[in-house]
Amino acid sequence: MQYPLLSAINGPEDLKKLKLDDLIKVSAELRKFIIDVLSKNPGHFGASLGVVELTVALHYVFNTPYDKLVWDVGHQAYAHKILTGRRDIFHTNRKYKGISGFPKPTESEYDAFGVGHSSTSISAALGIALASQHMNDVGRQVVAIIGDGSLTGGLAYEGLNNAGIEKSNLLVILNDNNMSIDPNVGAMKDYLIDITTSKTYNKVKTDVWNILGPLPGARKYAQKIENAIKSVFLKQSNLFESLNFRYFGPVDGHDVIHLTQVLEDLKHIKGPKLLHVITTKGKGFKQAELNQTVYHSPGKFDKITGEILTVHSDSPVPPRYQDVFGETLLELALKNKKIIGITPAMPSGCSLKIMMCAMPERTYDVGIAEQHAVTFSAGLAIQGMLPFCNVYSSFMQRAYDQMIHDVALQNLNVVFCIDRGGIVGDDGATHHGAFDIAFMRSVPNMIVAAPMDEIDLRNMLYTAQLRENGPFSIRFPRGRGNYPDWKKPFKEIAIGKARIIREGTDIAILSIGNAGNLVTEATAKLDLLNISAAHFDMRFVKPIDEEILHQVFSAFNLILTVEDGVIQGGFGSAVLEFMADHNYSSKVKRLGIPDRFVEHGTPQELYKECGFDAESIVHEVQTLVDKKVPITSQN
Ligand SMILES: Cc1ncc(C[n+]2csc(CCOP(=O)(O)OP(=O)(O)O)c2C)c(N)n1
Repeated sequence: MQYPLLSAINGPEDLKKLKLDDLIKVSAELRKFIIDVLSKNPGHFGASLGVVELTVALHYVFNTPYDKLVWDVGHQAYAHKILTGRRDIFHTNRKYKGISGFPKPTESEYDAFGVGHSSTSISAALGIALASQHMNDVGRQVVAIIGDGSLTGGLAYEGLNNAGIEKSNLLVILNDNNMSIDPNVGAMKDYLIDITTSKTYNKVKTDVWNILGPLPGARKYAQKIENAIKSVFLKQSNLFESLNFRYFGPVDGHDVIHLTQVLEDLKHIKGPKLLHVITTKGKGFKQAELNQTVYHSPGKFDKITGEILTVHSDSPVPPRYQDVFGETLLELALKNKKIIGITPAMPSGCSLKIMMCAMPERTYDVGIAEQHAVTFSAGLAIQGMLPFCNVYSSFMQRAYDQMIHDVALQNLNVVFCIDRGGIVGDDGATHHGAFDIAFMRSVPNMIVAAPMDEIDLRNMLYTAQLRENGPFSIRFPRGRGNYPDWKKPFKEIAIGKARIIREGTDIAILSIGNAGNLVTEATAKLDLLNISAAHFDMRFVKPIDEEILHQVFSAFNLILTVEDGVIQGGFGSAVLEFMADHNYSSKVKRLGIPDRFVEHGTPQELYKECGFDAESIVHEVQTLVDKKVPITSQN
């Protein structure tokens, strides 16, 4: 049998039946299982491999689901999923209608809190711990497991600051692998390395444990002496101790037996405490250990050689939008000395890395700190620099006030490059860039642009840096564009001007951004049905092209709007507002992401589910046109 121990574990109660020594074998099987499944069904790889032993130890020691494990981000929770009754369906991870790639309370009672965005675990765990106290449920243990990357997010400090004055038995486990997706950044990273390697601190601590630990009943005293030493020497110098946390560690996060002992001890220590665990991202899979950024989420790979399996094509492949951003920004920055590139922890993900390698002095990875990224950009802009701040659409939700209060209100020249706008696919509900059009368009001074293809993206980036007259946002999708030869000479784009993709007579279809490509597919099919559809790529949601809209509303009774974003308050709503404001009375139907959270799947599956894939657009147009001319169409 491939997984003799693991296949008998259908929940933590089965794990707990094993002897302590067997935990080493279970960890090895779990790791192999993750490698086997992930090589065929891609997902977040390195992070989960790194916490295999920690996960086994946590479920062995704590009484889950009564005790609560709150995973930060949750991309590292695959071992947790497998041990908590989801082994047999783990191959459906991130697939349409399959299990989610992140913890989700509606999926399992073992998932204590829904996650996907980083740095929430300490706040959520504190809330859970204090709720238990309010309900006199005093026996419950609550554990937040947070990575060093996620500890760069401000929310984590808000949680620590609050937890430090509350009398909860919160345990924070800092899973320190010195990596975010890219190498971790910032002064905190140096601080963690410093405490990990601090000779005085570790020597004193190890000596105390070594001398007293083995003596019967001496653990208690070792703890006391250690604490006394800490309070004298370390209170001032250990950040966590200064925040009233008891700091333990660093410990080897791959020594599962020792981890269970430490966790067992910590169960009995009252008050907020932090256990610093050192792990290796990608542990146990050589290539993942060697190339941690690539194997964060490598796609399909050969489980023996580790080679990443890419689909080969004989014809030239269109570029990824993120690379168009990255390469174009470098080109622009070489000419425009004011340009600065900023990313909150996604240099590889958004391809700012291209500029970062060429111009390290003009690019900043600020950590998982979207709020800071935006206000930092505002500071640069007020002094005359031109920041291009690239934030994924769903993470931009974090920085809404900074965008309004620090940038737009002061009408500063910040270019927001909003990557992953629209449906992103297998990361699901936490990661779809569903809301940005709706939330950006209500902000005064903000230009809201969305290119339909990569050539337009390139030209919009070019145009944004020519303008320097307030904030400019450009949203573009995940994935690849249409044109292998996208690197054309720059062309300025007229702000607030749409373009006509095709003329037509029966219906006008207005689209924004990448949704226009679905419309192009649809109009080709409509031609075969003898339905003449005009198609306008609006390019800008704000300012919206009123001239074109006057023409459209004057010429067409039927109008369809299509967007890869929420229909509530989005682009279609802007068109409806225009219609109401100018007393037009055409029939307008809006397609886009409906008023509910959309789960994971391929973009194509999700467009269909949301009703704006090409087929659905065709169907919608047919229905509308039939209604317009019921007699002729029925005859
Ligand atoms: C608010 C937010 N910004 C960015 C991300 C993208 N992201 C996912 S995992 C990750 C790195 C997390 O690093 P760490 O917590 O150290 O975990 P590791 O992957 O190293 O185990 C990032 C930046 C996110 N999930 N949430």
